[in-house]
Amino acid sequence: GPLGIAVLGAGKMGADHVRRVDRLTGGARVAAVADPHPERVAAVAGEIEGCAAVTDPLAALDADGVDAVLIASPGPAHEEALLAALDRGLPIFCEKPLVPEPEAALRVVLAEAKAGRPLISVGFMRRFDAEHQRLKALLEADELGAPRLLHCRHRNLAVHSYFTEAMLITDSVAHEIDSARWLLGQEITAVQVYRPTAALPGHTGLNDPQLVVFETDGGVVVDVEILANGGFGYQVQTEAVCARGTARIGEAHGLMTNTAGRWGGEIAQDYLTRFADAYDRELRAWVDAVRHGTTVGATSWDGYAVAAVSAAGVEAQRTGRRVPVELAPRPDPLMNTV
Ligand code: ISE
Repeated sequence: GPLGIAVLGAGKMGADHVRRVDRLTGGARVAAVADPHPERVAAVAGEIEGCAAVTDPLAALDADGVDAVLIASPGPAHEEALLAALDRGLPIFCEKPLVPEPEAALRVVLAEAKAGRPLISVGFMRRFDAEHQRLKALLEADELGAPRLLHCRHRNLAVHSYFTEAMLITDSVAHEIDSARWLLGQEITAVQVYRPTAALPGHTGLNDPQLVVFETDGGVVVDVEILANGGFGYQVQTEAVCARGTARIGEAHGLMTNTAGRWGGEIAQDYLTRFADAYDRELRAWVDAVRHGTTVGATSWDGYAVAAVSAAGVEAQRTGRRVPVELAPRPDPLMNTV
């Protein structure tokens, strides 16, 4: 029968994934939905046949017909859910970030290693975006020579009032940390954060945009503009500057018009639209992988590396200093730690 999935978290991302599993992903069904807000659970799970609707995430993991877990709760709730799912031997798709703190991420990596087989796929959806895949293929084929710089822009229409300055790194720039490591096949070794000193009038208190600069062990410099309350739309752009040329993605999408002496286009308003295809492909690939006993996309180790670089980034943001990144030794994914 279809793979029964328990979805933890019925917020914006969780609700979107429930819809995706329910309507688009062949071979899978939503078996349970959990969220601390009962009215959200009812709204998301109410019309799905045979779907348990609960407020306790552990009750969702233990509901009838659950074969795998999709975690879409806020980052700070991930560790408990991950450890409980690993304990039950359930395959997991975990939205980014795996967990915000490196110590917790390492606990998760070790708990997975103890299970003796890969169970965790982390939802860094850019890895499933067609443009990002083309850029990676181009860099791997070495057509432009060695990469020297990556210029990244990450712009949101607006963020919630609960968004903190640290979350600019742990929630937003986390994507560039993952995609830079993935595109380059290199580790990030140091972080620095710069920001304009003048506060913007009418701003929510977040001091943005900020410029986050990474150094890698391959000698590449990555600069990331993070703009949380841009007010005009959702943009994710990357330009690789290589020894013999450059390559850019994320510049333009879809419709372009020419009229009345002007040309124009559209800017996606949020990630659900901009990365809709990537999310679809990612979830189909995950359901497939679960059937074959494997994982897809970012691993728990990638999730740990993102958390380690994020922590250095938050310190750099706080102190204004260049902060080196120290990664723990990587455990053998198949080691038995018992
Ligand atoms: C959000 O959680 C995401 O993952 C989005 O892709 C990112 O653009 C946004 O800044 C985050 O808050």
